[in-house]
Amino acid sequence: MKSGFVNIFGKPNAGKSTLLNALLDEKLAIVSSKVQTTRHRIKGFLSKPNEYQIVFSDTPGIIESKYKLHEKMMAAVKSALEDADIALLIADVNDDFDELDKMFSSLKLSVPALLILNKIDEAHNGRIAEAATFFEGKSYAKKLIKVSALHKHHLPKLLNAIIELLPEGVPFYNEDDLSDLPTKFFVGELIREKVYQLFADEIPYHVAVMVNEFKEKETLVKIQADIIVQRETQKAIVIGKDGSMIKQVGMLARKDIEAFISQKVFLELFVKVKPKWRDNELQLKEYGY
Ligand SMILES: Nc1nc2c(ncn2[C@@H]2O[C@H](COP(=O)(O)OP(=O)(O)O)[C@@H](O)[C@H]2O)c(=O)[nH]1
Ligand SMILES: [Mg+2]
Repeated sequence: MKSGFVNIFGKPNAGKSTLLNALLDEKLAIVSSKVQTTRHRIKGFLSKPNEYQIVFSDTPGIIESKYKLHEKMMAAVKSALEDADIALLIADVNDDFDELDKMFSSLKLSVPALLILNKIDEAHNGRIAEAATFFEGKSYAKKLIKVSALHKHHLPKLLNAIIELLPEGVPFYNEDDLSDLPTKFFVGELIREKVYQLFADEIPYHVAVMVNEFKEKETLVKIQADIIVQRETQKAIVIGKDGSMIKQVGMLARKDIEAFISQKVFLELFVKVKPKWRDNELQLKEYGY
């Protein structure tokens, strides 16, 4: 039996969350084309009884801290560095290789790592070979594996490479569990994802979601959540004309939540203004950061 922690690192937007979901075949981590969508460290378990348990961690992208929220996000990256058995260094094939090389070197990894070249579906002619030449022989990675997380290409190959490096050990978590986070957390994240997907510009970065109620009734689950913004003007945008935007958020989120918990959902959303929540230690705590 093998078991261990496999933690995913990379720049914002490299495809870390997409890769986690693809490896687990389940939508645990939310995804958007905007940077800094992931704010927490999210663990997902892949177990094969009597063979292995892999505890994957998605992490926020590596960034400079501008707010207290950012500091919490980088603390999540740091804690993931400390308990990793294996690191997955994920590189967008179209990113600047020198910059990635600096970032991966600066992690000062003391565990084996695989370099994952992602988005090969979007690589222009010759780019993949260029990447292979550039990264092969770098001391921080044992192997280079080319994948498309979005299209789930070459994931079995990646999985085999991970299992090969995985230490001997017994499972850390129940083999039937998918994650150590509560359902309520994923519900909040699915709502937050819709805000990232539906609103342009700055709005998503000012938003937190707080799930206040999760009640299993006879035929459905009743959920009440607040969408927290920093200013009245943002509240008006999130609600939209005659409530059109918040309705859309609710409808899309409800569909995803229903798929996630395999139950019918009644979802009630309110928008609340909490000035400067991103710099308020107590509020950050309340919202789960
Ligand atoms: N074309 C392509 N897009 C991808 C791939 N993996 C992720 N993406 C997209 O890249 C964006 C960022 O992905 P996400 O997983 O949120 O990146 P993260 O910030 O590293 O967690 C999203 O729009 C994804 O759909 C891939 O293999 N190919
Ligand atoms: Mg992410």
